[in-house]
Amino acid sequence: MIQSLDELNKLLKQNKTIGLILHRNPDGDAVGSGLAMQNFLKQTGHEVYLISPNEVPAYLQWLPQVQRIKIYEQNPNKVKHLLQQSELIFTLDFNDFSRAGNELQKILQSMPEKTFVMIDHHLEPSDYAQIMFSDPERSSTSEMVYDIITGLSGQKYIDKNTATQLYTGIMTDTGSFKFPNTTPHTMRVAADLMEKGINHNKIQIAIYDSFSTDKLHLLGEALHKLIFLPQYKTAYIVLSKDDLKKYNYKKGDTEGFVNYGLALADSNFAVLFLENEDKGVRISFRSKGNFPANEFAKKYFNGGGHRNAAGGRTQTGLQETVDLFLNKLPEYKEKLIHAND
Ligand SMILES: [Mn+2]
Repeated sequence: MIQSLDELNKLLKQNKTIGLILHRNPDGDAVGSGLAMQNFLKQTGHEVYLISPNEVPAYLQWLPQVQRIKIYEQNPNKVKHLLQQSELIFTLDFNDFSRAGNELQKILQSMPEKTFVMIDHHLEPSDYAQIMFSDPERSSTSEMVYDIITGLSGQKYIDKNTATQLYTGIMTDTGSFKFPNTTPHTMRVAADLMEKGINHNKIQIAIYDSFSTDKLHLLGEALHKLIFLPQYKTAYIVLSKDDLKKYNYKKGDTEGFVNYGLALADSNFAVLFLENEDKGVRISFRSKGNFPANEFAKKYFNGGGHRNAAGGRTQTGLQETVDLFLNKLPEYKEKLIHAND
């Protein structure tokens, strides 16, 4: 980290044109860390473009300066041009070009002459970045961005907006400071951010207490459909595209649903299956204790992530996907039952 910080410091000595990219379907940590990094780099004299592959979900639209984000899907040629102009490209909250989506992946792969900076906390980083801040032990990319900004003597540039953005990223990736990834350092960073005058209760309300009636009704349906398999200590929810349509589903509406499966006293593993408009299926995995949700996601569902929070996808249809999942549970039975011992 120190070495990378020195190298980054050197690179930022002269003013540069910089592109910052978030992963597809950006979450609070991606958007928060991206906006904060943009703020910091802009204040220190750089020209900075913040790019999201697709739109920012509704539950994050209240974030200060969110309108600065350029959406690739809305204007692919312009974004491609901005990337071509950029001398430095930061990838935030992801560590493999594929997470930026098919088209952006190709664009990024076509620019080997650029200097890439990775800031990320997922496992198994790809090796595209000349400067790597990669640490799966960290709660969030936002926590890492805080340390990078302060490590570059940028504490004075962390204003109330930047603090709000970073706090949002840390809060969402730690489930409001309750997931196992929360460390004493996470709390110290959060405390520093609170001292910048943020309204932490308002952030909590904006993220978690701002459901639409459609979303609450969809949650009701999801909870009603939850199936618990006590022999595997596993709970899962399947939502078809008809279910989603019935409640006027908008992107982000199912955010957090998967966690309810872990609220069951005896469950160690919770899974949410969401059928896409095309026949693909998106899957979220959450686990307690040492059950490796990321390993399970990677082995059978083209995904990955963290030990206790991972994602995956299939292109084989909803029923086939759920069947595959049910067929693979026996293989993990021992780990599932003893995950939280
Ligand atoms: Mn993250």
